[in-house]
Amino acid sequence: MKKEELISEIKRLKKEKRALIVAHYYVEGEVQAVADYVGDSYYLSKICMEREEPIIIFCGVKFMGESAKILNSKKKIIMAELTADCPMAHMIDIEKIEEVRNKYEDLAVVCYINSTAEIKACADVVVTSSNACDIVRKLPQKNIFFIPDEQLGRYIAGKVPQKHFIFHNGFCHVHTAIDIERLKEVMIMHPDAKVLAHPECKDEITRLADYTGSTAGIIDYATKSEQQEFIICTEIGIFYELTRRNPNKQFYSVMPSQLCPNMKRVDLQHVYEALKNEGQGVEVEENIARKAKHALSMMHELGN
Ligand code: CIZ
Ligand code: SF4
Repeated sequence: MKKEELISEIKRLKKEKRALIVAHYYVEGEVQAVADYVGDSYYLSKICMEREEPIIIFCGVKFMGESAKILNSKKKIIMAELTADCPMAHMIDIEKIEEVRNKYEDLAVVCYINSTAEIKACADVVVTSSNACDIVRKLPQKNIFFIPDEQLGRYIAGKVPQKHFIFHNGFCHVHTAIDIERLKEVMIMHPDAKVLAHPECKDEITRLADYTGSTAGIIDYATKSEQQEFIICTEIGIFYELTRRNPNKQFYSVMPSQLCPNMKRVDLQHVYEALKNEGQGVEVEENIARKAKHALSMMHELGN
């Protein structure tokens, strides 16, 4: 099918089946363009709870679809592309969490949303990069075991010095590959540009940045800013929304590797097939879902 045909079929099927399409900022622009809602994982998990549609097509990676399913057990959540997964989500295991729990009293296990349902089930609270600082500040516990992303953990620790942090060594290969020397070169090429970075980047990058925050935070900053040029240190899927909202501003990437191969697996053909065939929905084992739901609901409670 030609692209135009695919797009009109997606629109037709969506209406016919009363389905909702949600997409993360990191998927291809043409996929974001057919979605009803585009956002970060916190926003999308909220949308999935608020909307009535019984079928949701999720354009993103597995942990996002799992979170949506856990919060909406009655709805059918279908991943547009089943194999799209985030390596960081698998960088910690349950044994490690138990080891730290046994070692510290007065401990909260704070789990970045980029993790599997099994791991969320062992956590006290889930966070995203848009609400992590606020939530950690509100926790009664003194000790915080932040999993799985070390960079985000260290970034939050800098903002919430009253807590004692224990870090894990998880990382995002896309964000940590953004190179400081290359960033400095791009800054010289565009001396008026503001540097906007995601906290999954190395701290040498976030230290240089004018603003560090989630994808939603980066888009908001660039949109409200008087500045005309920005150097963007996160996945390049975000350029679609940045330029859609700010057609007259200039956005520069740092390097060609700012591309998440898993997010980029989702294409229009996959969205069409997911809608047409309503393939297997996301399933999370009941016991895991119940515990993970508690940690996700804590996020919604404390994040508001
Ligand atoms: O929380 C998300 O959606 C991710 C993975 C990135 C971000 O900062 O929005
Ligand atoms: Fe995972 Fe990094 Fe891809 Fe986000 S950009 S889904 S953290 S690998």
